[in-house]
Amino acid sequence: MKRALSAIQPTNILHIGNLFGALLPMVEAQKEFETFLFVVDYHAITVTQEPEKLHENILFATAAYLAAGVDTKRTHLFQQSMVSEHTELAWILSCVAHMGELERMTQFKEKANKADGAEKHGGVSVGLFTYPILMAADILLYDTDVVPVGEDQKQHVELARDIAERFNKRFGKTFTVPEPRIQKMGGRIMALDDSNKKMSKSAESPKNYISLMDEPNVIRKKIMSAVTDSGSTIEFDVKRPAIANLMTIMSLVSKQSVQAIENDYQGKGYGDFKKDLAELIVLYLTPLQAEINGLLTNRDELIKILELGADEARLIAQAKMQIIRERIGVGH
Ligand code: AQP
Repeated sequence: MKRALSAIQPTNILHIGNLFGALLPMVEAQKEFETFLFVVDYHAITVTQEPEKLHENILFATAAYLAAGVDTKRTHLFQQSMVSEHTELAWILSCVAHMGELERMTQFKEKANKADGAEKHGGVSVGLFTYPILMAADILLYDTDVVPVGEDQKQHVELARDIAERFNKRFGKTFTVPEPRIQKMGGRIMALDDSNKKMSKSAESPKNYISLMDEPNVIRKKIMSAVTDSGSTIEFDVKRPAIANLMTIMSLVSKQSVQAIENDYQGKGYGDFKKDLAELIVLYLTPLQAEINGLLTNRDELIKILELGADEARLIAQAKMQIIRERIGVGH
């Protein structure tokens, strides 16, 4: 059976971009692939995290995965730091990757510019720079065929492909070369307060995103104040990214095509459209929120699920590491 793999950083409460861009595609992938899904806590610490909050966010992400339909009978669900082979392989791959490749990564440039770490500690962490190598290790360790991700992670998956090919050329065929899989609708949900930026859970302003746990009134306020443009018609046009983004969100939460939405709102204005959109999001998120809250009441059970998933993943990772060590000449 081919393998699909994806992960989420526990940097804050997940937003609807994470849900539609990565989480639900993985739920779908369970039908077709052996699936690996994990909470990448070692990626999260590349920028400053408050330890207690980080722990909460790890449990939250786990509950969100389960509530969205991840089935632990089909998916290896775990926490990255529980399988130490990820960091071991990351070191080896850092000796294969090139500085120039990492310097080209746009996410590093964007996050370094945000300068959260820089301000607090006088510099951006080395981990933020080498983050894509740890991600390559996450992917290559399990001989992943397909990586369902949001558009923002495409460049990192392409780097993982380049590293895999270089390693295979140098040491003999060792890794499967992975393919990114990006949703046409939902692969890049834009920020509500700036349609030039993607929705991001560590954005400075909560007006940037709809979190999975936003309450109805918060959702209504955020949608009503979302940026639009100087036009007035509800038409999908990539040259009008703000309204196109809101229409994409409506299409995802209502399971209606963009064409059907355009037809419904002919002759109507932004006000009517936004009011309806807010109610549709509330309707969509309410049962998911109840499910997540239910799961979070049993934290021990969530930790047990992660540990069991890590036990399964570790067996695969250990066997793979043995081969990798032998290939590079450090095995015994
Ligand atoms: N706006 C988005 N639209 C669609 N997909 C998205 N993803 C992220 N933002 C969007 C996808 O969600 C998965 C998990 O993302 P991540 O936790 O690894 O971190 P990220 O890509 O850096 O996303 P965030 O939400 O912006 O987190 P922060 O603010 O902490 O950096 C990935 O598959 C991602 O592509």
